[in-house]
Amino acid sequence: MTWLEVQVDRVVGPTHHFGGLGVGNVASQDHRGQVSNPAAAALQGLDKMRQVALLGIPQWILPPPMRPDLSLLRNVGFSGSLRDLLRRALDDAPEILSAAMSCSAMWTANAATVTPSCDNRLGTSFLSVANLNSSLHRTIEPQSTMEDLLATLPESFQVLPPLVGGAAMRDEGAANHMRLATPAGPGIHVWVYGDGDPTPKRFWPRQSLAACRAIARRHGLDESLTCFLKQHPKAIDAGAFHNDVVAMSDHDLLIHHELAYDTGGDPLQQIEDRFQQRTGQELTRIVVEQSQLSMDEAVETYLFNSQILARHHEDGLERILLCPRQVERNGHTLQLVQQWHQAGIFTQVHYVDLEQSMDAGGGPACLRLRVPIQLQELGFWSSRRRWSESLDAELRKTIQAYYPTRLTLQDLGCEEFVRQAMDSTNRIAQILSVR
Ligand code: SUG
Repeated sequence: MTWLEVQVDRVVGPTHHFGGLGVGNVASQDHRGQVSNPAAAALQGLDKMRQVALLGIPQWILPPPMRPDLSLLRNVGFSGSLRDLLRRALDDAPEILSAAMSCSAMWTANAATVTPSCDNRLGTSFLSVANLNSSLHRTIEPQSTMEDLLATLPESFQVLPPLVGGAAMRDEGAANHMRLATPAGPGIHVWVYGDGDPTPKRFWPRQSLAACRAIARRHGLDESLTCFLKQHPKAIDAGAFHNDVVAMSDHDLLIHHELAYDTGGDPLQQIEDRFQQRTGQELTRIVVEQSQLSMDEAVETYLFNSQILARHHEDGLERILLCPRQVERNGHTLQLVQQWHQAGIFTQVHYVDLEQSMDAGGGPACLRLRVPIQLQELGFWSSRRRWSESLDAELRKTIQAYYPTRLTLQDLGCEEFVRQAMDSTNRIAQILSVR
């Protein structure tokens, strides 16, 4: 039995802007208020999807959620006509208007945590939609994400609602979860959290251990298949707000920065042991030392946010790496990637331009949710949302015709712009409609 991974990305919405809202996210904060280019953001995302699909990897596409989220604006007391509501929100609470306009749902690695049927007692594939409770602009995502996933995935998937419990149960989805497995199926699950002692000094940790444990429990995972790693406070303070900024994994490969984890009690040894017990195979663990690449450079380049793609062959797996262009421009990261390429860890390396997403702190791996499935399940996914040349062309045409190429924070309060953005969102939703 072969398990493969579907990559699920989302079309970036027409209100993509630099609100500086990302908690502990240095790129987001540094670019706050800069002029964004929503059309370029959406096309760059589509370019990546095209590249993935043309490498023979199943690629699915979700529509952007409707923005502004008027229910958020009304809930916090803004009322009246669209014009009045926008003007008052811009004057009184521009950060809430920015949140209501946010396109952060584009980073689908934060949409949910997925565990496949071969890993639990119930024989069911589970998906928990993330509550994203650590930041206002992201708490508005789960409802439409849940609807999108229900409409896209096969009915055999159990799509579970976000965890309740507010900040105590804050969960950021697959960005803090790594499944280590063999191509034939069985795997173990590693969750990464940031709360508890020692605490970071600069930034608030986004994921709680209680949330990680709750998801493992609701997905029916046996304790012997789960490991919980605490993020190093220094990593969080350097801007590693998610695990996928300092670690990447695929099947039996785990690559992480030396300072990614607070390693008291050697939980990394436990991961290697559990992997060996579960699969009978060795985990390949590569540690990038601080002397090879400083934590600051890891955060600047997003090396660890490169997207790993696996292709299955009769004689084993082939891995391809999609790196952000920033990795090619930095001597240290370029050297590491070249070493991994020469050592055969990756058979191909490609560099992708994702400037609009990167400037808000999202790299290639942030833009995709991986969903492990068995080959025969592919036919049960919504075919309307599968990448194809014609779908790609239709989406590009609409983006080029209707998306703005220049957007400032002031524009978010302009009724004309907002109506046009809502209209373009409806057009994209129509193209990706499953009904
Ligand atoms: O949550 N940026 C996102 C980036 C998410 C990256 N995802 C992963 N690492 N998997 C975030 O911080 C920026 C919003 C703004 O700048 O207004 C933002 O939300």
